[in-house]
Amino acid sequence: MAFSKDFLWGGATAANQFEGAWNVDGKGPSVSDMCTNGSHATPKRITATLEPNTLYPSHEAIDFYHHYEEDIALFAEMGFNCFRMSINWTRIFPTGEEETPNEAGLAFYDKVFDCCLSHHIEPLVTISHYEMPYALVEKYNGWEGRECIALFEKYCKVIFERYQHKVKYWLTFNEINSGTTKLGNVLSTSTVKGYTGPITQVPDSMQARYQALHHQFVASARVVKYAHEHYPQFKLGNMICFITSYPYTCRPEDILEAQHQMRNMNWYCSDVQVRGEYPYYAKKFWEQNGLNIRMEPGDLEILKEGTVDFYTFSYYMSNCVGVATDAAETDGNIISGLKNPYLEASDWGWQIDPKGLRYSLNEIYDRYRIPMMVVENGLGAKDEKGPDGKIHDSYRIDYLRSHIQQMKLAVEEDGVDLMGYTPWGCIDLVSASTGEMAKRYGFIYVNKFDDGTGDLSRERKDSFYWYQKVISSNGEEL
Ligand code: BGP
Repeated sequence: MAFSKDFLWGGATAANQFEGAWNVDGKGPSVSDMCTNGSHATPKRITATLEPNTLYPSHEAIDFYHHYEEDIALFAEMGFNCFRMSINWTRIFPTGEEETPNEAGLAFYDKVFDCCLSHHIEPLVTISHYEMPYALVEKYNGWEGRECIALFEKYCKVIFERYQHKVKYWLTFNEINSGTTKLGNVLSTSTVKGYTGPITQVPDSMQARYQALHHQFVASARVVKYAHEHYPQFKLGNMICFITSYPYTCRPEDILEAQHQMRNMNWYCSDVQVRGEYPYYAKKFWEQNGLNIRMEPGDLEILKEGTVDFYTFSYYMSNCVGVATDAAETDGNIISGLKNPYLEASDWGWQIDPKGLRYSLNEIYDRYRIPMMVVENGLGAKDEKGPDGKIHDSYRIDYLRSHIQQMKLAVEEDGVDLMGYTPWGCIDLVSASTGEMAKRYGFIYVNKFDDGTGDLSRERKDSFYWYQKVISSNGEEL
């Protein structure tokens, strides 16, 4: 068998994209709660105050808050032994700055974890998945404010203490490297104080983003160190949006361009979190871009002391980079790139590249030599019901199958250390980039639509039964 017998099989979600109940039981607004819906053609907007008669998809989402028992039972039926979810920071500290946590919020996650454990499902918890309290955006310009480090630590200490007997696997920040891109301004560094408008047009300050990233690195390292000291049973991971960038041609300029892109997009953040230090080229990069990263005494030491135990990443697509100006462009997760003539793309223009996953697993393992986990992967697609009223999503099965095959090769033929696989949006949920429901990833269909209508009922797709077989055969039957 390629995969170890304790391989973690499951699915991934984020609180803001599926819980709903955005203001229930004392929850405060997060940055995601201020985002409207959009589409592939029309970017979603963030609004500094909530506008009347406007749809904010996170507010109801798919209402996991009131459906968690049914949903977790469905995950168990598929055979999950792991479930990636996030804690909504604003359920625990509605503005981020309260002295005492909100008990109703804590109690909700107790129920969710208990339910998972009763089904022998190990929770894998993202501590911050695009859910910064909006109050901190208004007050500190999000993570640009150093104050957020202490507030994040306070939040982590509370959830570590409360859930120490229920949760073993933790990820500090979802796709922390999205802060290296302009789009990261909204959901990741949350450096969008006072801004109302399309998420693609936020006035960008590279200085603010990279300063915010430094604060996130310090915050992450501080809580990793704290957890290691107080809860030796915990395993803490980072989480990177891994975008494999190939040189567009073998022209040396393209090779250098691809190296540059791989460094900035993929390695800059994970070197800090795994190796405990900024890569050697960071200083030059800051200089060349006029960045002045403010650090306090002890920051570089804490980065060294708070390195993660395992490396996790999302993988959806790859792109090409190069100096050609006439090459066609393609969309992608967080960044766009040049079109690869050898690949097909999803309806949202994300290029489908299973072999790129094998390549990425090897690149990452070669660099870091710590266990890895693919915590997001999947095909966002429109699902139409067949004449029998069911969803026959063979396209999704094809996508997932081909990626699992490549994971297998990376393990079996190449020898990488892979702990598990949690494909994205195991149940249909709100898209992070567009706010749509129509961009579906799930094994479970949710009756909820872009205009906010739908009775929220859940149905099994063909991929549900397929994944059930994959898990029960530990990846042998694909
Ligand atoms: C990642 C995010 C997720 C998720 C996924 C799919 O970047 O971590 O939150 O949504 O991508 O993206 P989308 O929802 O935009 O299709």
